[in-house]
Amino acid sequence: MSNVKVTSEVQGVQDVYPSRVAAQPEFIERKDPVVYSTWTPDSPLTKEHSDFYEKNGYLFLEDFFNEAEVEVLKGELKRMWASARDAEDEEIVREPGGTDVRSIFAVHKLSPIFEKLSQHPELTSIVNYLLGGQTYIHQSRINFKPGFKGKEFYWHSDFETWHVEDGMPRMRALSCSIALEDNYAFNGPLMVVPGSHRTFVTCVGQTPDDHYKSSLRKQEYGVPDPDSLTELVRQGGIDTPVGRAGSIVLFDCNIMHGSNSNITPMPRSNVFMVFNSMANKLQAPYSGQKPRPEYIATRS
Ligand code: 6CS
Ligand code: FE
Repeated sequence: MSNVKVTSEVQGVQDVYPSRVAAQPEFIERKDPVVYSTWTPDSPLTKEHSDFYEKNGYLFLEDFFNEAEVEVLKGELKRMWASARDAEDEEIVREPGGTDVRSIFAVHKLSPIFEKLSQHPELTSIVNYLLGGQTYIHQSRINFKPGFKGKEFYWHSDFETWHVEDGMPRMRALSCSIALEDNYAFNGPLMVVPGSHRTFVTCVGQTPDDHYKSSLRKQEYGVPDPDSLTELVRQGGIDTPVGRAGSIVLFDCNIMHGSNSNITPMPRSNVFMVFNSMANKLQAPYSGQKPRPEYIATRS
């Protein structure tokens, strides 16, 4: 689409992805590459995997971590879960309407084990290939979905939030979700809309102050409207990349994704590491509001 209306300006810079400013939602064509490197036989992904990521906006790699590695990560996750229950640290986010732990943010700073995970050589070489150069951790977190009571994450594009609320300029970031329990189609796994990373869906509605205090429990602003979602799913369908503990999903910052609640007995816990290109460091939030805290969005 070339008839894109540029409706907002921050710091005198044109915003090519304006969201939460217009009264009607709009589809804006992606203005950025998906894979930032040219594939060669020395690249850390096969050509097929690299092409799959470019086309679909995500890539599933089974058994990326072996059983011994998974055990270490799981032990740390359990330790953090137990100590979070009665703690009051700001990094801990609780379920909407309850006190169960939903997420813990900045785990790469809170735990040496997750810090090491964020620097994992094979992982960072794939990430640096996809994003074309040096990267840093924009955000890390654990999402817990214990059996019977883990709640859903409604459909969203991470980039929409990171752009509007954190001032991430362009689509040059990705998430790596590491499964620390076996993921099935039925225990609330990540659902993605393949190909949706090529379309920026603008959202309607202004952002309340300190939005993160409610949005991380249940997001109500910065979510796409039903008609836009219906159209994206009509075009791309829905994939649920699932597999054994130790598998990973790499997904583009703008892919439309979400997950259902978990009413099965099987827990689902994933660690997320979000990598952003050093060439894409945060600016002032495009909402004009004050930036979110460092434990949600790295600025330093
Ligand atoms: O607000 C955020 O940054 C985030 N919210 C969601 C629902 N997913 C990604 C990210 O953690
Ligand atoms: Fe997300």
